[in-house]
Amino acid sequence: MNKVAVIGFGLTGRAVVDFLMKGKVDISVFDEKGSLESDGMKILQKKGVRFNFGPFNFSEIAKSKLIVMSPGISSFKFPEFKRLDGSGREVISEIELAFRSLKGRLICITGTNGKSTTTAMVHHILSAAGKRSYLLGNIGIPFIRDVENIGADEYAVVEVSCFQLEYVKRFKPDYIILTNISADHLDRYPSLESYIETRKRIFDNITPSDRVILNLDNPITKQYFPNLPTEDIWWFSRQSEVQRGVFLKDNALVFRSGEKEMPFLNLADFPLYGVHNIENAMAASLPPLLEGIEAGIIQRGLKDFRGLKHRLEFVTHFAGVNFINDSKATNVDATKSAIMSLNSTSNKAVIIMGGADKGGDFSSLMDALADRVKLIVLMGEATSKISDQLKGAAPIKKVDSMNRAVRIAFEEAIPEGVVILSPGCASFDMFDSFEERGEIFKEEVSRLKRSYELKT
Ligand code: UMA
Repeated sequence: MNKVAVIGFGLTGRAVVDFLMKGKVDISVFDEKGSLESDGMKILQKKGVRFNFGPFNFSEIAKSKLIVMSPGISSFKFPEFKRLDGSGREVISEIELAFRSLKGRLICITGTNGKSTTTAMVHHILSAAGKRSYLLGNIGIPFIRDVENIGADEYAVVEVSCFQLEYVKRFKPDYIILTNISADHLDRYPSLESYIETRKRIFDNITPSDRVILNLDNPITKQYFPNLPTEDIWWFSRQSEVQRGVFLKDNALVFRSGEKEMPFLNLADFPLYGVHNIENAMAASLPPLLEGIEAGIIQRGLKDFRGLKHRLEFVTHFAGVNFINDSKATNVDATKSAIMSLNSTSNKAVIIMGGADKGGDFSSLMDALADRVKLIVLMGEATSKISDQLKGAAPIKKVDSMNRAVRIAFEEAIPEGVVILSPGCASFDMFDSFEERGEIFKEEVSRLKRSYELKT
């Protein structure tokens, strides 16, 4: 029996094991932190899966012919895995394993920010058009989980993170949307260049028949154009008219291809906040447009798209204050987009920031904050770095819990304003995930609302 090692036993590792169990393979799982706790794991063990917990045992891992990596395991922290690749042994990521079994069309969305929303929009539009589409990947559902259900004329719409690209080999999407690139994950990558190089790996295997969709307004993505092995490149831009792609004209999204020019969405009908969501909509409409889906269906799909949890999610309104949960903003650029979506010059917003630093440069937020925010509430590990870098942008208060953060922000925001959680940092110093951080923010807001209503 072929021996396979599954590295990491979170969402990805579990889905990989389920997939492999369908074949005749001998599976060993390796995870630094796990323990044999759940009934599900004990059942797998009874079925022959071997669990190895604690520091990675590379001589044991080396006994496998195939090694499947979870995205959380960094190739920079553990260069041993790259060294195991070769001489009849393969080290690949879960998305590579899934790709090798895919029969359907593959639409991948990658980039620093906006990729979850864009992925969900593409899926939503395809579904509105009556196509069978699967929403998968970094958005929270491992690609491997559903790959075998996807028929030849169906679509896998997959959000791809840079972590998932560290161990790709033959991975080759039919469509690639690169939303944008800015500094992120500098706690994992030794430099911005190595982060960009990793993202670029999504283009490794493309051929002239593959379609690439790029952001003309983003200086880093713009520079990819001359180097790609396909001429089937489409652009989207808020700032200038493009020859092939989607742009903004007279407050409408316009598709242009050669002589053909077609407005397909009036922005007055678009329900989401923020200019970055306009970019997401432009990018997301291109694969459906190029697949020949009618403009009217794309328009309807974008009109009734309701956005994702934790991304500029409207929570509630009371005492004259709007509460917005943007916990998914785990890097500086995402927080900048959130700040830019606030009304400028009214300075009625209070922003809650901070968490685990990912090497971001917070000083790039100075001007945006100074125009829009009246108080910055900071919590988490990066507090002193952020307060040093944002000195003078707006008054700063430091707190040690989400409860305090929400209360102080509210006191400052009444009688009319906005409280927004947009951390610009990872969540792992105080929470398990950005989702948990967002949920706790929302719980604190509801608690505050109840006590406010009891008093009034
Ligand atoms: N582990 C180790 N050693 C390590 C790191 C992790 O043993 O050095 C073990 C952990 O003990 C744990 C398991 O690996 O048991 C976790 O694996 P994982 O970190 O790969 O996480 P998964 O649960 O498999 O979730 C992953 C993605 N997580 C990461 O990339 C960190 C999820 O993206 C994704 O939704 C999921 O696969 C399904 O595809 C999350 C994320 O934070 C949301 N992504 C980053 C982002 O969006 O910025 C890239």
